[in-house]
Amino acid sequence: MTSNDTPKIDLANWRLRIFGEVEAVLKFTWEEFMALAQTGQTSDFHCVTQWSKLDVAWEGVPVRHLLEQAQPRAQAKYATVHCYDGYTTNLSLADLLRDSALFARMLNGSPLPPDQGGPMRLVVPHLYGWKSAKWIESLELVIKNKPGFWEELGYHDRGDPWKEERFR
Ligand SMILES: Nc1nc2c(c(=O)[nH]1)N[C@H]1C(S)=C(S)[C@@H](COP(=O)(O)O)O[C@H]1N2
Ligand SMILES: [Mo]
Repeated sequence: MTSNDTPKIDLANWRLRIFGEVEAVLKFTWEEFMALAQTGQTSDFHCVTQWSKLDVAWEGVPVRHLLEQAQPRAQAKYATVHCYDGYTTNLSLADLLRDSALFARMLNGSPLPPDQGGPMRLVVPHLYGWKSAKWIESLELVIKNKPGFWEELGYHDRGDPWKEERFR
């Protein structure tokens, strides 16, 4: 379920920024992002409105690799993800540091299609789909947890599908 239209993103103007409570602000152009080491992973995808997609093959840059470079400050325990369509979601730093959390740019062996969040989306397979934000523009490390788009509207703050954490 996507609340906004697929944004038109020109790769020449695309940037990924990691900022906020970090020692080193990071900024990548598409070319720079493409040069980063990728890993692959196959996982299931759970939307909160019941459907699941099984065995989705993603490839991308582990979020942890970039967080190690940015060095979140000791008091920064949360993050807000900002997207090119204006969407936001919040995650704990601990959830983003999982090996499975990726900045994904490949889906089932092909470049990530625009409707699925291309050129690049977050994939956090251990949480509900609304946490896997599409069309990522930046990741902001924060001290105080701040609800994102759906969380503000009453969705659960963390969204663990195994605990069925749908609404708060
Ligand atoms: N930027 C952005 N990311 C988003 C959304 C959105 O509206 N905007 N919807 C979320 C929801 S509710 C789900 S279930 C998944 C859907 O991902 P899909 O379109 O690849 O199936 O994207 C999530 N990421
Ligand atoms: Mo969803």
